[in-house]
Amino acid sequence: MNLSIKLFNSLNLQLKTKRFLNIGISMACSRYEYVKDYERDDSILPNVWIVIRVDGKGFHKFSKVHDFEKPNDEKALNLMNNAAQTVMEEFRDIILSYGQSDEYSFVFRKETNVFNRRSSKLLSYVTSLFTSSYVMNWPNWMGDKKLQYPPCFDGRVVLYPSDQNLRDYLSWRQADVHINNLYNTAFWNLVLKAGLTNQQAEAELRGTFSADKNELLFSRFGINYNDLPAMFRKGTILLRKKVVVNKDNAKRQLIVPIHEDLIREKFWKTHSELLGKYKPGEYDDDERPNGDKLPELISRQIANIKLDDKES
Ligand SMILES: Nc1nc2c(ncn2[C@@H]2O[C@H](COP(=O)(O)OP(=O)(O)OP(=O)(O)O)[C@@H](O)[C@H]2O)c(=O)[nH]1
Ligand SMILES: [Mg+2]
Repeated sequence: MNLSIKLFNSLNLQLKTKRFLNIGISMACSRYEYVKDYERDDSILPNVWIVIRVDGKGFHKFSKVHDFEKPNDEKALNLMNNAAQTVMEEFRDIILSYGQSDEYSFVFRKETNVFNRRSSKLLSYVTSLFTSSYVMNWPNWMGDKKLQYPPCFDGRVVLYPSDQNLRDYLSWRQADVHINNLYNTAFWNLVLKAGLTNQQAEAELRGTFSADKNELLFSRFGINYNDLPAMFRKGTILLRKKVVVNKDNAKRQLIVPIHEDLIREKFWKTHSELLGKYKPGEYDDDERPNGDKLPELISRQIANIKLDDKES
């Protein structure tokens, strides 16, 4: 083939390809583009509290397979708190999170405009970030215990129009911890310490009131329920607070865990920034659940700051 024929063929091929691509592109813009309209606008109404709750799927089995301590595994609960901390660090408009057992609720401030308040975007980001952080931080809390299979969390968005609705929602979740934890503490003491079978323990607790379970724990096992760790009895509230991070009294805004009664008026008075004009409050040493010891969730954040400062 001489050079001019070769050149002609190559040009011809390029032209044909270009025409084919042009047809493809114009079809993408005209004939197919209509499918975009099937995506509906799911933006959330303005001026309502947005709550996203994630909950572990099948954690009854997950906790068994991973041999969680019964009824409460402190490390596993701290891992949940760590995953929630990651979500709060990413989404600055979350003013409060509340966690217990295998669930976490995230409260976005009413005025948030994050992702134009698009419901599915918010829900999927929060749920997937929570899950990936749970997996990534597993070794930091669970030590040598291997993760046997990928955990998974469902998520939902719930909207609350009034402050009272929001408070009632959080009170509902905290009342749930109280009911479940008192039952589970009595149940597992009967099984693990008194040697009852699961069925016998269940039968013994059937129809009992809170006072009966408190009495049973005290008289049979010498346990004063109110002396158990507050994290187990009240769940964990995560707030943004300014915390002293070094000897020079320098402060940084961190995510701090507290285990107070959300149900009481006192909580909302003490943390008045939550329902008022929002700005992070100060971390009060009285809020330390373990006396002098800084909660591990905070000391780890401070250690990371020090590491960052050293590297920069
Ligand atoms: N031993 C132990 N189990 C825990 C702990 N935290 C959560 N769980 C388990 O996780 C379960 C969480 O309750 P649910 O969310 O109602 O149960 P689930 O099996 O996750 O069911 P779905 O959420 O409907 O998928 C509890 O019933 C416990 O079995 C813990 O600290 N220790
Ligand atoms: Mg669950």
